[in-house]
Formats: sequence, C-alpha cells, structure tokens
Amino acid sequence: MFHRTIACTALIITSLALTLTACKNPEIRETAAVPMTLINPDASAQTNALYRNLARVGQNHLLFGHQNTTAYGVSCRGDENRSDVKDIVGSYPAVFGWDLGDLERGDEKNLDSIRFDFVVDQIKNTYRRGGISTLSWHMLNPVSGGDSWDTSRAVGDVIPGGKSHQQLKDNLDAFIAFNQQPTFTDEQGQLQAIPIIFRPWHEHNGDWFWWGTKETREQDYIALWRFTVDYLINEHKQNNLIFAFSSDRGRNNLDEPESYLYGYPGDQYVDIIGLDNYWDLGHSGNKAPIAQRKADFIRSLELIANIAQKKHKIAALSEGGQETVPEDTFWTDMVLDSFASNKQTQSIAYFLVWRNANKARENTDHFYAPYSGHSSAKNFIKFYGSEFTLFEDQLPDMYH
Ligand code: BMA
Repeated sequence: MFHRTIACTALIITSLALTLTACKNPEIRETAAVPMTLINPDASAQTNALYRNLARVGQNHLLFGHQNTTAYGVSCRGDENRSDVKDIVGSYPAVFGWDLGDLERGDEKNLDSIRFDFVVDQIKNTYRRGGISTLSWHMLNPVSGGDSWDTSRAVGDVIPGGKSHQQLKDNLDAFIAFNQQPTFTDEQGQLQAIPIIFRPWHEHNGDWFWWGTKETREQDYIALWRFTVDYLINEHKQNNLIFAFSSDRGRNNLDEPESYLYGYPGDQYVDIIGLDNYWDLGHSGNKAPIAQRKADFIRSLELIANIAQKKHKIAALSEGGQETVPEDTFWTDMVLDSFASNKQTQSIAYFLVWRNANKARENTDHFYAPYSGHSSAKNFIKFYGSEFTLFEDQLPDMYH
C-alpha cells in the first residue's frame, strides 16, 4: 500500500514534471491525437522526442529556420554568435540549416567555405540552447568528380550493382564520421549523437543536380534513397537521424497532387514530407501576379500537409524564400498569412529560408533572411512577435 502510494506519487510528480517541461511556453499544448513514429525503430530517445515535439508544436506553430545563420550574414562574417536574424529580433532561428557539400572530398570546409569543425560546434551549441539542426548535402558528382550541378550520369552507377557503388559508400562513411562528432552526454552519463534532420538528395524532381531527372531514372533515384537510409540506419546504426524528403515546387503540378510523389521511396523510408519552394515566393521565372503566387503558395502548403496527414508524417517547407526580399511586408503578408490560413497550412512544422551570402566575400545579392537595416526588417520583427511563429528563444523543450 505504502509502496503503491509512493509509486503513484512518483508517477504524478513525473507526469507533472513532463507537463511542465513540455509547456515551458504555456501556449503550446498537445493537440495531435496519435503519436507519430520515426522510420527507425531504434532511434534515440532524444530523436524520438524531437519528432514527437515537432509534430505537436508544429500543429499550430511555424518554426522559423535559416541556412548558415551563424557562419556569416550579408554584412558580417566571422563575428562570433552573430546572425542576421538575431541582429534583428534578438533570437536565433529555431532551425539551423547547414550543408555537407565537399565533406566527401575530405575538405576542411564546405562548398560555401564554412569549416566542418565550426558546423560541429554550431550543432552542439544549438542543441544546448534547445534549437534544431538540419543538414543538406550538395554532394560532388561521384562519377565525374564535378560538382552537384554536373548532371552527367551518376545515380545508375552508384546504386547497388553499379560500377561506382563503392564511391557512394565511401561518401556515406564520410558523413557517418561527421555525424558522430556532434554529441552530448545524456542523463545516464552516456554519450549520444545530437538529433539531426537529414535531408539528402533534395529537389530530385528538378534537372539541375546529378541525382535529378536529367540522367536519372525514377527507380534508380528510389534505389539511391533506400540504400542511403538502409546503410545509415540498419548497417551503421545512425540513430539520431530524421529523414526529410524534399521535392521542388517548381516541378510539381498543383492540380495533380501525385506529382509530388515522383521519386518517393515509400513510407518506410521517409519521416518528413518536405517541399522546397522558391517558385511561388518570388522566383524570377514566375511571372504570375503576387495574388496568384500567394494562392499557389497556399495550395502548395496544403498539398504537403494533406500528403503528410495521410501518411501520418510531419510536413515542412524544407527550403525556400524570396531572394533579396524586395517585398517589404513579405514576412507577414506572404509567409505568415499563408501558413496561418487554414488548419492544413497551420500544421506545417517549419520553414527554412536559404542562406545570406556575405556581400564582401561573394559580391552578390543572394540572401533570403533580412539583415539589420534591410527594408523588410521591421516587418520581420512583427513576424517574430506573432504567436504563430517560433524562434529559438520561444521554443518549448523539444528533446524530452
Ligand atoms: C545554392 C546557392 C549556392 C550555394 C549552394 C549550397 O542554392 O546558395 O551559392 O553554394 O546553395 O549552399
């Protein structure tokens, strides 16, 4: 009886503690009825927690993400703990994106001159503060040695049975060596790999990457994806990974939702239904008037939300934005309004905008988040202040 009372009290205290940690931000409460599960049955506790929390929190909030945010900005470079986003709103984005391109060549820096040891440190710091990290990979063409945009035939040669299959394995081994570096010590004193949203082979329905449609048969792309997942999870027990599939909106037909599923490797191989959307947000090739682009943007969000809902997975706008953000009220009128427009669009977990190239180093206007003094910066503060958006300092505990 006594033991039962103690056990019961302990249970109440534990669930109270869990409720409290889950509700650091009291506005954020459980809404998803059935828990979603990762494709990897052996995923670590923290990785499962991140997925569960993303599903829950993302149901009615939008987490904001930015690529390379602490590496450099339009006018800053190498300043510690600085980011164009943080300069404006005082918080880092909730999601940090990094790219692994050139890791496979054994380089110390990625294709955008960011040191890989810096990326490891950033993933650790982000985790410590409660933020989320995602990795993409502009991998060199494993057959020709050219860059990702060298579309000469490669996929058919690197999948199992292909003459360059070993090269793919070597590249994935380089990733595994990297993936083992960002670690933390858990409550039991065990060293654990930090959960990461891994988004390989992105925009495969376009024809600009070697894994894209130009020289790749759909079934070979699927074999590439499946091999990647099997190799990392089954053979090499990378239990910190959440796999994001990301189709490119420019090549999706909104009237044919199935077009999204081109190259889809199956529900056992994907955790996140992602979409890369530059097209509707202000792509130079899209001449549609702004109202039409917004309507299409909302439809593109509904498209992935519906697919994710059917498959019982999380939807995300895995990459995108409006280059140089020429529309001053873009953040509230285009982004916030669209994501908040209905139950489906609201369920999308995060939106990661692409990088802010450093003007001095690259001499180009290639940026997707505003910077201090930019014409959309004021509007971005409003966007940050909305209850619907979450930046890093507004996140509940995502890892328990
Ligand atoms: C592209 C551009 C390139 C960059 C690459 C990888 O979209 O931003 O300048 O090298 O992504 O980050």
